[in-house]
Amino acid sequence: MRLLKTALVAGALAVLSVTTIASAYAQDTKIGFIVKQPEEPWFQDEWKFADQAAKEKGFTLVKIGAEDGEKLMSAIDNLGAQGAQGFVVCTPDVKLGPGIVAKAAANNLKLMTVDDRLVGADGKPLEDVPHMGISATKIGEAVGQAIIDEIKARGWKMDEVGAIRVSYDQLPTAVDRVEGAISVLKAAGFKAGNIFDAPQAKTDTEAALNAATVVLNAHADIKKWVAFGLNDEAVLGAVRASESVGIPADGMIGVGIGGAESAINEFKKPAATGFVGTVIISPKRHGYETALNMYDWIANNKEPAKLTLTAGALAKRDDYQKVRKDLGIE
Ligand code: FCA
Repeated sequence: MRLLKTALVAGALAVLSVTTIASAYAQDTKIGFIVKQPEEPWFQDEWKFADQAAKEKGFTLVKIGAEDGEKLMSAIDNLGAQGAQGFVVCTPDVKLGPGIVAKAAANNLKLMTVDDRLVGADGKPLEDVPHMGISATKIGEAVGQAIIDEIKARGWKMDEVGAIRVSYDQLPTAVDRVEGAISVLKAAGFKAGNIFDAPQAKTDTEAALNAATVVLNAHADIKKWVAFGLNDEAVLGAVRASESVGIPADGMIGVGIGGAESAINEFKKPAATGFVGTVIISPKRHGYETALNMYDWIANNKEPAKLTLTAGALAKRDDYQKVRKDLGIE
């Protein structure tokens, strides 16, 4: 009995010291979260949820915006110099893949990507780097379906409608998203010849507005339009362009992807605009979960899944609050 008691006490002490060590370790854990476009609400939300994970687990989160390759490379060196153990990144350019992997290794940092997956010199994804992205094709299809449903609800003749494909083809997830939408449009009888490419120089609203304006001016005979792109900003650019050439809100059907503040502000406007909906994706999963995955990798040696693809849910002016709540992002 005495022996048993001693063993129990020793066991309890062991547990205690492991816990103490673990929390001391958490305090020393430093994780970087680098994003390509810090001003975009989606990335602000990702950071917000990553912060939540940091608070819960007691690690330090270092948030860095890196709009180009040079900034990204020095951010990684910087994290190394600060004694960080790993980072999560949404890169400004996926082709930097091998360079990012090498930089991370040189700084002894664990690496995980979010949103935009790194590619190698052959254009194929770097499958060894753990990644969390959206189910791009499926979400694009949901956008296409929402557009078709709205075309029908408005009683438009498919043949008289033009489509603006706001594109950013150097990014594979962007291609998958718009091609998903196009496949549904075509299957519903949308004329392939009426789909026009509007290549944007950057993935923000201004670049999309410029690109979409060119398309609208080149096809001034078309009065009814739909628009899609890789995110809400792309579609908002197309919607703003349509307004600027005098197309009324009921002549435009734009459906975005994201559901962060850019879309919400649009839904809050007193009068409906041509931005009719968005497929809401989860910054909570992409921010909180990736940060937590990185923490578990560092602190508990638990490597993240190589590939996680998250889902989306369509929302419109009248139900976006509920959809956000259901996704746990209110
Ligand atoms: C890409 C886009 C972002 C967001 C994210 C999930 O990084 O640029 O706007 O849609 O994927």
